Formats: sequence, C-alpha cells, structure tokens
Amino acid sequence: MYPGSYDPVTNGHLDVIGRSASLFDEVVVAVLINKNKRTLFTVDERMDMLRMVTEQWPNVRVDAWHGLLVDYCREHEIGVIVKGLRAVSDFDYELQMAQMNLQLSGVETLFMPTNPIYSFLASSLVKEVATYGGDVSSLLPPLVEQRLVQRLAEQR
Ligand code: COD
Repeated sequence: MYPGSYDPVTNGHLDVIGRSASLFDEVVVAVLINKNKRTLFTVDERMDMLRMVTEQWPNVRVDAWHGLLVDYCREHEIGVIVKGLRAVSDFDYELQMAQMNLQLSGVETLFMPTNPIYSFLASSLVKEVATYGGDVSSLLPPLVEQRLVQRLAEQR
C-alpha cells in the first residue's frame, strides 16, 4: 500500500511506485480522501492520472479510500505500507503514523528514501511554481503537466 493525496502525482511519487513494484508482488496506490483538504483535482481525476502513468507496471493497482488506512489494509489483507521520505522533516510525523498504524493493526510501514534527484519535490510546490508560470516539465509526467496547466488556466 502506497497512500497519498497525489494532487497531482509527481515524478517523485512515480519513482517510489516503480521501486515498490519491483519489491512487491502487488502495489496498491491509494488516493486518500481528506474532506478537510482543498485539492486542485477531484479524486477521480487524480486516480485517472495515476492509472495512466502507472500503466507500465502490471502489478500496480490504483484505488481510493476514505477513512483509516489500516482499515483498508485489513479489508484487503495488506501487510505493508510504503512511505517515501524526502528529508528529516518528513520523518517525525511519518514515524508517529507508522507507530500508530502498527499499534492499531499490526501493519508494518517501510520507509523508502527519496531518489536524491527528487528530494525537493512535492505536489504543493509544483502547483505553486506552475501557478506563476514556472517550468515544471522535468517534475511531472507530460500528461500530468498538461492537465495541471489546463486546470490552472481554467481557474484564472
Ligand atoms: N520523493 C519520495 N517520496 C515522496 C516524494 C518525493 N519527491 N513526494 C512525496 N513523497 C511521498 C510522501 O512522503 C508520502 O509518503 C507519499 O509520497 C504521498 O505524498 P503526497 O504528498 O501525495 O501525500 P500526503 O503526504 O498528503 O499523504 C498523507 C497520507 C494520506 C498518506 C496520510 O495522511 C495518511 O496515511 N492518511 C490516512 C488516514 C489515516 O489512517 N490516519 C491515521 C494515521 S495514524
């Protein structure tokens, strides 16, 4: 299970998905629905982009979930959550969640260190740069970049 907001999916996410796909028989990439968080793309749009950019990995499945992650894992008999770590700043919160999830359900969390070329990369930063017309083409799959530019233009 590799959960996230994926608003939108970036090359940093894809790097973790590809590496996970070579480690596990099956990888579920789940868009976690958080009603308190304003997103640029709907859940369906985020899932659609994820499906298209993960086509190359037949063992990757895309889904969405509202609620506790461990409940999804329990329902689908998933024993491992993968989280990407970019910097020490990610670690504090991720450690707390990993320990809570272990306590709640026995599901383990594996931390996958970011590929250094993507260590600065976050969906929120990409959106900010693109909003002001910056070039984000090296940070996103082409299809996602297209949709991001289009969505931002619609909002202007
Ligand atoms: N390189 C490597 N990893 C990256 C990169 C990058 N450049 N960018 C992001 N990542 C990792 C993130 O660290 C994260 O692991 C994952 O990719 C998804 O990133 P985002 O930004 O799309 O998603 P987040 O951080 O908003 O997602 C937070 C979750 C939804 C995963 C988290 O809140 C969660 O697990 N919620 C479930 C609800 C729940 O069970 N709550 C109780 C927890 S104890």
